[in-house]
Amino acid sequence: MRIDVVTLFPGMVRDACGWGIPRIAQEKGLLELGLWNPRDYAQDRNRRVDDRPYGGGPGMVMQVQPVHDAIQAARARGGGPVIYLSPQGRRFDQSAARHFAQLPHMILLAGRYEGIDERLIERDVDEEWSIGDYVLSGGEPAALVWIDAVTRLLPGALGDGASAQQDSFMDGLLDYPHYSRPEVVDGKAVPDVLLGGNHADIERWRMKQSLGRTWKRRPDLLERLRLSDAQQALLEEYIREQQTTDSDQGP
Ligand code: 9D3
Repeated sequence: MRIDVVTLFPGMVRDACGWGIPRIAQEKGLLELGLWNPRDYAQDRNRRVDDRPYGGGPGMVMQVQPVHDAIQAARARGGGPVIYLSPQGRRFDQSAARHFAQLPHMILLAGRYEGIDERLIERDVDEEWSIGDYVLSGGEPAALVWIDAVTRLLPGALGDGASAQQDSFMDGLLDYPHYSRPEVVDGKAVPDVLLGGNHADIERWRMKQSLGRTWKRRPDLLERLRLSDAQQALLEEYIREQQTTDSDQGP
């Protein structure tokens, strides 16, 4: 997969992609990253890429010409849909990540200032996506979230297929609690079932924890799922067993 990013801060994207899965994916040749700075395409002597908004008001707007020329350069090397990351976009989620992980090319456009001239969006942008309902100071953190979520889905990126399989076992649910050595921390012991070595029991316990935590913390996620009869039974067991010693958040 090749991802081209049009950004005024290419160093921020390059540096952050030098860690973790995006780094490994690049080393394995699964991910090729291209960076395009509109400032390199500015034509005036001060290399300006922003200007004041018509109609007045605070902030600046990214100019059409330098961004357009940077996108054209990215198209010539990579291509694929031009995806503008903006608060006005459709909400990015795991199913979107799975969709974009199947494309061979895409161009991410990260905005700064108040945004980009609307006519550039109309002419050059294919899709507009947001990563959530909070205010960032620019599109680069969103591009990094996008690259991370998509790259880890590329076959071979995760090292072992087990983690990816685990993801599908848990699809749409919150994770279960994890424990490692030592067996007791601060008087708190690891749940007995995890020490017993009965793998069917462990799998059932983990599924029950995932279902229970999702029920308590993110009922909105649970509503979107069709639970199997076995899962339904586990969740009912969890609800019955709820105790005041429970340290989880929720009602
Ligand atoms: C304070 C500025 N806001 C006035 C109502 C508008 C605004 C402009 C530019 C808010 C945020 C930004 C920069 N954000 C992004 O580029 C961005 C973003 C985000 O802020 N939240 C969630 N997803 C994304 S994707 C790109």
